[in-house]
Amino acid sequence: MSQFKLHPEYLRQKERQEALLAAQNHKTDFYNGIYDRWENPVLTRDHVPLEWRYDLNPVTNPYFMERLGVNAVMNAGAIYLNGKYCLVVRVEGNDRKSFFAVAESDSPVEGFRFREKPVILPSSGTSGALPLRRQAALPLRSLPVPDTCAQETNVYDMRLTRHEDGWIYGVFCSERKADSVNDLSAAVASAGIVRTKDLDTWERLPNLVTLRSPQQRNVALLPEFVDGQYAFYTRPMDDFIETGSGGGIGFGLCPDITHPVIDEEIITSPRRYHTITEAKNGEGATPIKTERGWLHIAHGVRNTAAGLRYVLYVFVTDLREPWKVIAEPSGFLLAPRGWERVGDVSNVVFSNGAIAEADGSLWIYYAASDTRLHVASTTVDKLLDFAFHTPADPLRSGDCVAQRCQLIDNNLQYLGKL
Ligand code: M1P
Repeated sequence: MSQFKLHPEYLRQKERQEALLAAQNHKTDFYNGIYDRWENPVLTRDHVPLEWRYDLNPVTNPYFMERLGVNAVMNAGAIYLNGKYCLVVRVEGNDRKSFFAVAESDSPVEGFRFREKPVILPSSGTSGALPLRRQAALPLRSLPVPDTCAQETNVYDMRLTRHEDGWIYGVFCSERKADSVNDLSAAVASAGIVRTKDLDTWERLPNLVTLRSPQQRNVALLPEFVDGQYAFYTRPMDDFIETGSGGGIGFGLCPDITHPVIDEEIITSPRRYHTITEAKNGEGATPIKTERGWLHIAHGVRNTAAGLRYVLYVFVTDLREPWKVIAEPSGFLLAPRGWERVGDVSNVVFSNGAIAEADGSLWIYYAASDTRLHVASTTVDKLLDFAFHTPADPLRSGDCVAQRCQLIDNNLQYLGKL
């Protein structure tokens, strides 16, 4: 029988972690009628199993030091699977590299526990390029795609899609170093694609190629075919940080996901001057199908003297023509508040996962300041009401005042004071 001793500090830390995992969550008193915010983050770095961070052997780790620290737990894809709320979380090590890990719970707001090990992500496309002799006869969008997975340095922000083809897809940012000798922060972002049935075993497909956009981030796959093709929301970018001529959230079709090439993207939700999307925007959670259209929870970014500010916003696209926006209420849905404003990248809220249940409940998982993961709760009905009955942004101060005066006048009339 094997004999092992545990460090007393391990026992203390384990007890603390179990208390954290058992903590009940409560709604805060925040009110706007649209959603509720919950008190405790659903995941933080303190939720990460001790075995992932510490060497538990007191002989090789007499001081019980953290050997492989975790800096942050954030941006999570989300799905309800086999009776569990599942999050595919972005975990960032102290070494700045991110990886994915699945955490699950019976409850949407508390008790999330990581599976035994992080996701083992295959590093190269299993479908690869087509044999050379077939190239000449193929149309443009079927040409072999460069397998950029092999140069991948960092991965993050997975969107999960339960697709009507029977697979669960994960689309994420696959980042590699740019060909620059002097600028060691210069990078190239592409959309990586994996698929799974159980969130345990993952098949890697080649990275998405968008023929007209050099870089991509915040790409999400629609759960249904459009004209028999896979439909992606994209975010065309000229550069790694700046989107440049990329005009906003794009939309493109791809006939074969094992050979993913999009030759044309059209802009669906554009960036606009002096709005919450003026610097950039990006698709957030995988769009949710509703009776009135595809419901999108996206992020918008504006510039401030203190740096970029990220907020969440909502828009709805047409069911049959999902590139057409049919409702986009003015302003943000959710912006960083209180301690959400502080973290590694302050003044940021970011969401790439939400779960809509059969009874209409909607759980929005959002990270605060690239540091920890929170949840907000609402219903699909409420968000549709918000989307269709909140006036659109009239884009100019004078028109905004007129819009507000109209609301006041309506209220005065309703109250019999006008
Ligand atoms: O730091 C804020 C966010 O920045 C990026 O989003 P975007 O591409 O829209 O700028 C992403 O790296 C995201 O992970 C991060 O939360």
